[in-house]
Amino acid sequence: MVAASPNPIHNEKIEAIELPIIDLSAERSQVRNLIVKACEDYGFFKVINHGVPQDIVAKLEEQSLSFFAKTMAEKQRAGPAIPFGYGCKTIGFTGDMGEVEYLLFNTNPISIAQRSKTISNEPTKFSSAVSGYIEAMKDLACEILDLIGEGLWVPDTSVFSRMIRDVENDSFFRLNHYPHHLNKDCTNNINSSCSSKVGFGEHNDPQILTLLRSNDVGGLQISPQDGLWVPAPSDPTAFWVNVGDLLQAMTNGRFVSVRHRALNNSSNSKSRMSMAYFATPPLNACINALPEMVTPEKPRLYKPFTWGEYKNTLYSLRLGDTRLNLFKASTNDELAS
Ligand SMILES: O=C(O)CCC(=O)C(=O)O
Repeated sequence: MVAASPNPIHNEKIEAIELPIIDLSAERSQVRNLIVKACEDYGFFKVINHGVPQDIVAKLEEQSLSFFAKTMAEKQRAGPAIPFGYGCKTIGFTGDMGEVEYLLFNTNPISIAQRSKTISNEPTKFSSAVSGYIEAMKDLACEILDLIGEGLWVPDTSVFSRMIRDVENDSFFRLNHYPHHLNKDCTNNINSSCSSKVGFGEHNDPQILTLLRSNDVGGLQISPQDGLWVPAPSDPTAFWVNVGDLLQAMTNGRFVSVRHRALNNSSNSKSRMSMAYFATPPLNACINALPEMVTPEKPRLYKPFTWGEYKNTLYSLRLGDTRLNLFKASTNDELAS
């Protein structure tokens, strides 16, 4: 831990805490225990020696950079993001804004191929880079989820990964770009005198798990407690793993869905680019605390819900809202279960 410094945005405290780094090539029983501990302590950790080939990442980085380098008029051919496609500064449908532009995809290769025609002059090259990366992320997410199943000692260790492997999974993928100044053509310029502006505002990811990789420009921060922000330094060779709301619900609050945000450091001469894979179950998947996670001392925290219901709720709320609170169980639910 090192000295705290005031945050230029809201006078919040920023503290450099050493966040968990997990070497996936280490001994399996050790890896699974470390992952479970990191999910309990922070809902956030970095994985190294993950086995994802560097050329898969490099291909996507090259394709993404060439898209974001286009003129605003060209990029807008791939928009608006409703929710998929190109978005600039507007995040979601309820008024959230940030100093970011992005491409949001669902992870179906046919839909990616279709959308790539509006994104790239070489759509086949673009879509194969995106689909190749997503395939690698899905494998990595399922491996981590299996390790979590083992580390929790639940009888069905594939209970989490099976939802992601399901052909009906609703996973999605976002390429984020945080340029030091976004093109003025982009809607609703956000005025700020600070050198750090909010790129992607604070939020919890709603899904099961997120795998996030960035170039060598920092900006990601997590908030392990109210008012405290911890920078997650960039490491282009690694992936940050975020616990999402659904995993918090399925573990009955044993794991924490991590609050995080990305700052756009406008004094930086290089733009940040990040790639986020959101591992998500099918719409009709029932999200319920695993029986092993519920005890008389730790009664059920949330009512059962489907991912479809949760997704509808999240589309009607602001980015920073804590949606899981709306699904809290009452004493009556507990007696009925
Ligand atoms: O760019 C980042 O580091 C964070 C992005 C993020 O939180 C998101 O895409 O949900």
